[in-house]
Amino acid sequence: MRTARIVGTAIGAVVVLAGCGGGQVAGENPSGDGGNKQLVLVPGVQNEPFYISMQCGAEEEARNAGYTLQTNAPAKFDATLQEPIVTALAANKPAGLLIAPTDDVAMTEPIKQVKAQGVVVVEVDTALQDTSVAVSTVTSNNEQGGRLAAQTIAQLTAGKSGTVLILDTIAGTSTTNARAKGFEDELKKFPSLKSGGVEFTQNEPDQAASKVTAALAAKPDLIGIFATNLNTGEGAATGLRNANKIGAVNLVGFDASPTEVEGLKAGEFQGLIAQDPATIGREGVKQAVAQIEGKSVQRNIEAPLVAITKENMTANEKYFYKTNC
Ligand code: T6T
Repeated sequence: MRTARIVGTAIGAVVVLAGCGGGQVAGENPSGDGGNKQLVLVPGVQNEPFYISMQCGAEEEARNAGYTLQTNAPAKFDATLQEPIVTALAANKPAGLLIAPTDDVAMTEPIKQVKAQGVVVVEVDTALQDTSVAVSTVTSNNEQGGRLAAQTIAQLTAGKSGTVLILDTIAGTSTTNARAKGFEDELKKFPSLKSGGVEFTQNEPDQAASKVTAALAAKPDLIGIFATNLNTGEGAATGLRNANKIGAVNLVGFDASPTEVEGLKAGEFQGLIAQDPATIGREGVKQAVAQIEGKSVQRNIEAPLVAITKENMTANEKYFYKTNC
């Protein structure tokens, strides 16, 4: 896989990413159904700005390509709720499925079954461990994003020593697990900063808030928190607010939801690593359509990441997530 290129310093850095590795493969529509122009997007969860922004990009690209795109998302980020949505596709098979698997193992069988019925599968955002299922995977370089977050915390703490807590979501979420790993690896380069370990929040803001409350009590030298996604970041900010620790502990989050952006403005977050979900949606549709139409397909595509702080937020407004298209 081609390595991501980082432009600039940690704070304000944009990771410029393009198609990476895997090469181009000749597309082939396994269904052989040239007339089917239906695509389905199955995000990780409903009503969440990251996936809404992805849906906006996907819908725009589908319209341009002359396809329809229907979105069907589970009420929670939970494989037991996502599985029946995937299985139900058998009744009205789309030509292509764009999916963010909520578990990198548990979702393998249901997705494989849909694929076996001739549906083209593209992963958007999260991915399965089994790389043989999807024809293309479009995602941020999540490990690199974690590293960028560690560099951002190191820059914010400027040599002061202390412990940094990492809040991951759920074991089996490929993206956030990679962010936590990248963060821990990069943190080792900064001897003044000690890892306080990885805590899982189950993608629930309340659990993130409680983990922060507990860490504040157990680790008096807590100097920073890395929250690996939107819900976790929003919950961590609540935890700090409840303890009157806003600003005393540096909070770097992932994503750029309206609440996180407001939090950055208000000084609750010191940094956000924003993704480009609309590009992920657009590229996902392009790859699915290419495969359906027998054109060449890129196996792995990386979308941009950007480290946003209060200072550079105006220049990076285009990365803020949407709540409608
Ligand atoms: O951070 C995104 C996404 O990339 C991740 O896979 C799951 O959480 C989000 O949807 C944000 O809530």
